Amino acid sequence: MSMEAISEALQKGKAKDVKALVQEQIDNGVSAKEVLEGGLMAGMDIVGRKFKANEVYVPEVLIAARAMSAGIEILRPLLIRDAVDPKGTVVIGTVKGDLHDIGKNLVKMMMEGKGFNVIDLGTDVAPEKFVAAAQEHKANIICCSALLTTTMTEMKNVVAAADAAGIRPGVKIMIGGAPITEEYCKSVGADAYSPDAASAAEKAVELIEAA
Ligand code: B1M
Repeated sequence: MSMEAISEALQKGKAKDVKALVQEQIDNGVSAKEVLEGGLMAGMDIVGRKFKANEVYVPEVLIAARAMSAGIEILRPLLIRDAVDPKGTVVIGTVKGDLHDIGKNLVKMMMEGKGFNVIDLGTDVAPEKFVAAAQEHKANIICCSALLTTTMTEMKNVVAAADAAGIRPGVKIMIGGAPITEEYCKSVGADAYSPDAASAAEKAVELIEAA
C-alpha cells in the first residue's frame, strides 16, 4: 500500500509528497533498494507506459522525473553508505543528443557506493568530451548511458574516439540504458554492458580487479 502511494505520488509529479512518503518508509525500516524498486521505479515504469500510449505527454513526464529525483535524493546517503577504499575513477555521462539522466544518476550513486571517484559530465555529452575527461582525470572507466534508439549509436563514436586517442585498453568502456543489450555492446566494441545500476557498479569492480 505505501509503495503504491509513492508510485501514485510520483505519477502525479508531487515531489513533496514523494519525499515525505519515501522518508516515512525509510523511518519504518524499509530498505532503500525496496523503496527505489517497489515505489519509485515502479511508478516511473507506469509513466513510461502511459507516455508510450500517448496517455501522458512530455510535461507530465518531466514533472514525474523531478519527483523521482527528489525521492532518489532521500535514498542517496543510504545507497552510497557502503563506500570503502577508493577503487578508481569513473567518467560518466549520457550520450550526445540524449537528455535522460535518472538512470545515469543511479549508476553514479551505485558506483560511489562501491568506492569509485565519479566524474559526472551530465547529459548530451559528445564523444570527445568523454575522452578528454578520461584523460584529464586519469579515469579507469568511461560509462555511457543512452535511453533513445536514436542516440545509442553515439556509443560507437565514443569507442572510436577512445581508440583514436589511444587510451584503450587502459580505459574500459561500459555502456547501458533501456535500449542497450549485450549484443549491441559487442557490436560497438565496448568492454561491458550492464542492465541496471547495481550490476554496473559490480561490473566496474570486476573490471578494475581484472586489470
Ligand atoms: Co523520454 N523517452 N523522451 N523523457 N522517457 C523514453 C526513454 C521512452 C522509452 C518513452 C516511451 O516511448 N515509452 C522513449 C524512447 C523511445 C526509443 O527511443 N525507443 C522516449 C522518448 C521518445 C523521448 C522524447 C523523444 C519525447 C519527445 O520529445 N517527443 C524526448 C527526448 C529528449 C532527449 O533526450 N533528447 C524525451 C524526453 C523525456 C523527458 C525529458 C520528459 C524525461 C527525462 C527526464 C530526465 O531524465 N531528467 C523522459 C523520461 C522520464 C522517460 C521515461 C518515461 C523514463 C526514463 C527513466 O528515467 N526511467 C522513458 C520510458 C521508460 O524508460 N520506461 C522515456 C527510470 C530509470 C531509473 O531507468 O534510465 O532505464 P533507466 O536506467 C536504468 C537502466 O537502463 C540502467 O540502470 C537504470 C536502472 O538501475 N542504466 C544503465 C541506465 N544507464 C546506464 C548506464 C550504464 C549501465 C546501466 O553504464 C554502464
